[in-house]
Amino acid sequence: MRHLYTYFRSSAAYRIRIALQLKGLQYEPEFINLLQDENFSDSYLALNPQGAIPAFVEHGEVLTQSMAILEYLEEVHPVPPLLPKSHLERAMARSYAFQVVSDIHPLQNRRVLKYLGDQLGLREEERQTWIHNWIHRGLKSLETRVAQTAGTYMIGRNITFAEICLVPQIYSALRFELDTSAYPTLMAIYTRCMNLEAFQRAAPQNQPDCR
Ligand SMILES: N[C@@H](CCC(=O)N[C@@H](CS)C(=O)NCC(=O)O)C(=O)O
Repeated sequence: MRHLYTYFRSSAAYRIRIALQLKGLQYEPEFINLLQDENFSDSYLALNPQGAIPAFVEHGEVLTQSMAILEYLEEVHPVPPLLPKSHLERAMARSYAFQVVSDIHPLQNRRVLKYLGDQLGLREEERQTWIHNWIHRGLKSLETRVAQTAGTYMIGRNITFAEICLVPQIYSALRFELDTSAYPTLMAIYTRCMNLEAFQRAAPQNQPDCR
């Protein structure tokens, strides 16, 4: 059996939940409550010394880092594919995914926001300004890029790693009450994805640990 160490609001775990649903792969969720610092428990640190969610276990082997897990799932369970066929479009899908995963998401991570508050003394409103700044900067350029390649989805007609990373990022943006009206292409694709059963099943509000 596969196990996914997950927290309903974790963007990085949400990516893996979407991919597992799209590929129709059963898994056992293992809930790690980030608000209760369960990611820093000895048992979880033994799995992932980085103390970050997700961790994914298959055949007793532990994998961490959501992009590495996505690549693994794509290689081991290639149907349905979550990357385009052509080399150029595969690179493009990864480029969109990494823009979210490497350049937007880390700046709004719990450990970063906690540091800004606890160590640097930023107030709640100042942290909100920080979050909005980095998400807006990221989504603005992503909107421009995606407007040039979008069809039904970010690259033509099929779902790829790009939407798998975009959707959790838009979920976070909405949770942080960001005005998304300047990103019509991204929001149309987000809505289209959220109409699909796999994305609905993976959504934070539909996880058993969402209380
Ligand atoms: N680059 C990592 C990021 C993992 C990550 O930072 N996960 C967040 C949840 S989305 C986390 O565990 N945060 C806990 C913390 O910041 O203390 C990945 O893509 O898996």
